[in-house]
Amino acid sequence: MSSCLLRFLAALLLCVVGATATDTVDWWESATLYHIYPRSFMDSNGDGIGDLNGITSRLAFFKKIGVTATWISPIYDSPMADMGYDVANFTKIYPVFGTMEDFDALLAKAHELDLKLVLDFVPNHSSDECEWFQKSIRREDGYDDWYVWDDGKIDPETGARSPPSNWRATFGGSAWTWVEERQQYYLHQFLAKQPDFNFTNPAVRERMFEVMKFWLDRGVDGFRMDATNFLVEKRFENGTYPDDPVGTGPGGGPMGGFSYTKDQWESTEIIYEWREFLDEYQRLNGGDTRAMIIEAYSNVTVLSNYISNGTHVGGQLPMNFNFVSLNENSDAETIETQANEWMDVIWVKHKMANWVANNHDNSRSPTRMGESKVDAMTMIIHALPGTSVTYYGEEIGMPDYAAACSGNPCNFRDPERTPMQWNGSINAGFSTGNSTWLPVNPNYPFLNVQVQRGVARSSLQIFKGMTALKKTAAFKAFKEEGGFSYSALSKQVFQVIRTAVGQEEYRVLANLGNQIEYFDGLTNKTMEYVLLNSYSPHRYGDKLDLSGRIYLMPYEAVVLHWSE
Ligand SMILES: *[C@@H]1O[C@H](CO)[C@@H](O)[C@H](O)[C@H]1NC(C)=O
Ligand SMILES: *[C@@H]1O[C@H](CO)[C@@H](O)[C@H](O)[C@H]1NC(C)=O
Ligand SMILES: *[C@@H]1O[C@H](CO)[C@@H](O)[C@H](O)[C@H]1NC(C)=O
Ligand SMILES: *[C@@H]1O[C@H](CO)[C@@H](O)[C@H](O)[C@H]1NC(C)=O
Ligand SMILES: *[C@@H]1O[C@H](CO)[C@@H](O)[C@H](O)[C@H]1NC(C)=O
Ligand SMILES: *[C@@H]1O[C@H](CO)[C@@H](O)[C@H](O)[C@H]1NC(C)=O
Ligand SMILES: *[C@@H]1O[C@H](CO)[C@@H](O)[C@H](O)[C@H]1NC(C)=O
Ligand SMILES: *[C@@H]1O[C@H](CO)[C@@H](O)[C@H](O)[C@H]1NC(C)=O
Ligand SMILES: CC(=O)N[C@H]1CO[C@H](CO)[C@@H](O)[C@@H]1O
Ligand SMILES: [Ca+2]
Ligand SMILES: [Ca+2]
Repeated sequence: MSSCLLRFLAALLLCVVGATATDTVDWWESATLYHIYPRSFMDSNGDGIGDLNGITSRLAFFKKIGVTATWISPIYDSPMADMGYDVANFTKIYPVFGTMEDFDALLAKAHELDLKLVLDFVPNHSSDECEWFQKSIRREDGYDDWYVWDDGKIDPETGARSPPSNWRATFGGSAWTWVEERQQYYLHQFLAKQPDFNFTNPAVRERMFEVMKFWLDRGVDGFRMDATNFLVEKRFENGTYPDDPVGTGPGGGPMGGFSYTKDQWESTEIIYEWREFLDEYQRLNGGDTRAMIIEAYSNVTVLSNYISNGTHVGGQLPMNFNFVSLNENSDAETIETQANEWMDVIWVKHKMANWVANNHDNSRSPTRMGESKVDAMTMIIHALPGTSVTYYGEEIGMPDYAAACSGNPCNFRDPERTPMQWNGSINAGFSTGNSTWLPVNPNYPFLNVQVQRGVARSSLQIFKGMTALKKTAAFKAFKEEGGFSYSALSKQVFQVIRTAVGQEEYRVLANLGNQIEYFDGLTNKTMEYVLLNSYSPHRYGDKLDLSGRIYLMPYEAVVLHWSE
């Protein structure tokens, strides 16, 4: 009787403690964030291309697997020279994806299910087919200096004209392209079809606010800002541009190394401006935080400033791409090093973390690291404190499908963008059409959502198990003293501990190697197996005394639980 009462009181206390911890954690701080690549997620009308209605039809899936927020790669009208990262109209839906009504329906349904929806925002440049660029070419009223125009250099002897600087575009070639009609060069840091905006122009900044407001008014929960480290370039007061030092290019090559086009401080100031705008919007309109996710392949010093420089605040969530570089040779120690690189600076300063192992620009992790490590990575990404980011298909362990790279010229980013594998029917349930925009990976009859739903210890079940853990007291207490720790226990075994002090503890043990590993006396606790991958010989509910010797099979990845 009295022990019952004690238990009840303890549970009550647990509730109270749990509640305090939750109150201080905003939705973006510990989300399960799912990255949708709209072209490949779900096709609703049989044309072989994913679309908005397709996403809407699959929203229930997110609820089932514990996703709390989504971000969608660009859905704006675009000539698709860079798959939507070349926006022709920032407030119009690409017709192949659907209509504005479809978008509103998607957002309404997402909110009904309590899912946040974040839109990709591509502020660095527009498409050359954007009406603003066309007006700028013609120097129409107000649009004259919306883009970065320049006469270039004239050789005083020969009279020959050359670009203003030696800058290279990220996708190769000169970053400057001549326009006959205007008799000037324009800057583009990506494709020639992606002219850079002039972000020192207040009219451009103002228009970007209007674009943001347009989508905020429709109800979006935030933006994922693309390529923010390229916003502003170095320009001398006399209007000339400094050349990149020779020899700083990729591989020490003669080309420029983006010394003046990337990571300029003025880009950070623009992010502060956006944050002010978003906060003000929330203050006026209420509702939850409109979060800003930042995409920038920059070092942690730069990213830390994106969050805050002490007096000014910027984006809540600069993406942590450290795990995108993991490959077949990476082991637990590599993971610890990569995690530390983030935590030592960003966590220490801002108590913020997120973990990205996959996106649309990189080879998928099962291909990069090996398919036997899928579950270990799912556990690690969700067990580390903060927000986990999942690229569509990652939850079922979809690998690259290289045959997709058959186009002419072959698009090197395609293999990680093949259609989502929903079930074993035609086109993996992605489309009812005759063909799909990229071929479906032929492994789909075995590797798909439906199959994995029915199989205990499938990758999808591990994923679900981990997202469920994010709701526990131990996982919610990550910002508190002693809330988490992680380390490489050996070269191949990575451990993450999540703790609600004095209440409960979860311990992830993930063996990334193909050898049996053992450890003696990790802790005095006896713990229970609560999540097991298919490499584990143990059963759910088995007890493990960690004061003695414990073993991990090759690629075994488990979660253990202890509670007071
Ligand atoms: C974008 O599209 C909308 C809706 O079709 C239209 O009203 C607007 O003028 C367009 N804006 C630009 C810059 O083309
Ligand atoms: C950008 O716009 C500003 C303000 O309109 C102008 O002073 C500046 O010369 C422009 N920069 C370029 C590179 O055109
Ligand atoms: C412009 O200013 C930069 C930096 O002060 C200087 O290096 C460059 O020579 C100047 N160019 C001209 C054409 O005056
Ligand atoms: C990070 O990058 C910035 C901008 O390129 C550079 O100034 C800084 O020295 C770098 N910091 C570290 C620690 O590498
Ligand atoms: C942070 O950046 C803003 C904008 O550039 C600047 O005004 C402020 O002085 C900076 N704060 C610190 C502490 O450097
Ligand atoms: C697979 O998914 C498609 C699209 O939702 C559906 O039409 C089809 O019936 C599904 N197949 C099975 C076997 O459930
Ligand atoms: C699919 O192919 C059949 C037979 O070739 C054709 O009749 C039908 O119109 C095609 N459907 C689509 C959506 O292209
Ligand atoms: C386990 O308990 C013993 C005796 O109470 C203590 O000496 C030892 O340090 C503990 N070990 C760990 C890993 O906590
Ligand atoms: C790192 C990077 O380049 N990311 C995106 C930046 O913008 C370009 C062009 O819009 C996109 O293609 C990239 O995905
Ligand atoms: Ca479609
Ligand atoms: Ca720029």
